[in-house]
Amino acid sequence: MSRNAEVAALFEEFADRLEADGVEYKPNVYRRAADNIRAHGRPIEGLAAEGKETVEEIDGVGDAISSKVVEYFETGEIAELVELRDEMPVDIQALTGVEGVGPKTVGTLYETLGITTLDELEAAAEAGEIREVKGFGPKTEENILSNVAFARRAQERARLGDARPLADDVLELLRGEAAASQVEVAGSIRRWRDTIGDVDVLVASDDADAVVEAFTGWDGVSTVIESGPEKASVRANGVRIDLRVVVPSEYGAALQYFTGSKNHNLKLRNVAIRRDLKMNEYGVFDVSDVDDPDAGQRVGERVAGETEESMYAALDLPLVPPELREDTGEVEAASEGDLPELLESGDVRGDLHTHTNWSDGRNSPEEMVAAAEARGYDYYAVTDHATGPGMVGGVGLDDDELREQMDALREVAADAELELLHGVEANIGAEGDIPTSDDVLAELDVVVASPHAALDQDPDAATDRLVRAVEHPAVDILGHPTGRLINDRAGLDIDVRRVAEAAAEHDVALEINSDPARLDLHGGPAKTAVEAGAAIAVDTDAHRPDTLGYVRYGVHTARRGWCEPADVVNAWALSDLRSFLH
Ligand code: DGT
Ligand code: CA
Ligand code: CA
Ligand code: ZN
Repeated sequence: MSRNAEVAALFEEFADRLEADGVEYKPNVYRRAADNIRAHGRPIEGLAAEGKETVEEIDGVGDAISSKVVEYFETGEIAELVELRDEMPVDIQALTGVEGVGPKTVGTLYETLGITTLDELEAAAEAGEIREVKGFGPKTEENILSNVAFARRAQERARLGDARPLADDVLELLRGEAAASQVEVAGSIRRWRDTIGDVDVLVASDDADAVVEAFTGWDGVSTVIESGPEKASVRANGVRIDLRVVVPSEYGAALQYFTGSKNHNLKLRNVAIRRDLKMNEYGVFDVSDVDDPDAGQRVGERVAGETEESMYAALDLPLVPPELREDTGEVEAASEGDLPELLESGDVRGDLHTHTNWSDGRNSPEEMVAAAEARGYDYYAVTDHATGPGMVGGVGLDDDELREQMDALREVAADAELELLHGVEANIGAEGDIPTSDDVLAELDVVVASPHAALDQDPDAATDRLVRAVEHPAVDILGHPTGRLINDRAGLDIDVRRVAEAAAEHDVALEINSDPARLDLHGGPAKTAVEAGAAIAVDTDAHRPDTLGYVRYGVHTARRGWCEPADVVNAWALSDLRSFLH
């Protein structure tokens, strides 16, 4: 596994600390470098070993940063960063995790009140000390107080998009072990929850020692938390990973048990009991002839356990896809033969929400289209930002620029193998208004409308706002409907059913935004939306070619929402999509 993410995080911390110190300009240079290091195709440790000139092949990385990268791999630290930490010993990551608290605020609160941790921040807000600081007031203090709890919870759970690449690295490592006959993730990561408490990994093997040794010896591990004969726990990139090794004959039972959720398993166990069966992490056992079924774990005749399928089959059920195992009706649907035929990644025919360097994307339309073609898409929409509330620093396109882009994209489309659609991501004002002119919207192929500002409205106002946006005749897709950023910002608290009913009535699709920082809508609300009759669009919101790959997170999130291909507009043939669009 490469260490690009680790180094990127260091430079992000560096940027925050410089900004807390009042340094200007340089923090943004460091953040841009961090982004590029994270996205770079080659492992940073390899580049560093070849020398600083090689590190400079990464965009935005010059002399100063490359020297620090080399220093980090040679000495294990960056002296200048250590100095910054000593000068201002604040938990910068935790504090900036509070919505409304940026690095500058951290600096000010440290200088004036000596605040270094979340607990101290909360105590100072409760004591009314923050409102007394110059530039702060009672409203800011109140906001900080109400956002601390959210930030604290956020620290406990990793985002799926941070945990999944780690899990993939562990899977690859263990699948390369001769002693491991089967390897799979279990727990919430196999169910593709949007946040992950810890990553669970399950291995079938007759030589547990060898598997545990390979796992704890993996070079991605920062700490070994515990290590025993059949299990071990480590920390890697701040995420806890639990390994369990079982004998091959009990692998299916363990996989079923440790995939959870607890409530899904509880419901299944009750189904089993009604049939005189006992179901646990070792198998399914026929206990009809057993006097005391609680006498042990492996009592009675074993009827299933080697495969997960056998576990469900023993209860006369089809295998329930992991994404559905939340006890939201899946066991009932399985027993009635009514499980949905879930969306699969191969069903996705195009992406309807993406950006280019015309707004805040990194690449040209040509480069993005080439990446979309490489994915085998039939169609692809460029939807750069329009100006409006939430767009800062001239990012969004005004009406004239959108017209100019129409001409430019017509030329790109002429050379493209796929069908290139020209769209826009328009902004939804606080009242549900859309500032881009109706004429321009009408000329575009696809209109995504998204909320980017005023994200702390009360539920009624927020719901009315989105309903009004959906009623706009030009709108095709409601982009990242709540505006949440996982672990960062709660977003709009909407009545999804009411928005979805309006969307169904006006032929607007609700987006599942696949960016792992968003996953918005996520599974539960997506299920509600589909039940209310709304169509869904699984989009990546990509700002670079490689983040078109986020579609993976969107597809699994759609599966958590019980979405079938017929529910998802970008799984439709182009002609059907065209007649859906305004
Ligand atoms: P997480 O890690 O908080 O994101 O969520 P999970 O679902 O991965 O939970 P975790 O890691 O505590 O345990 C993994 C699975 O193991 C869980 O989904 C179901 C199963 N499991 C763990 N403890 C229990 C238990 O006490 N009872 C039952 N029925 N199942 C359990
Ligand atoms: Ca877990
Ligand atoms: Ca666990
Ligand atoms: Zn957006």
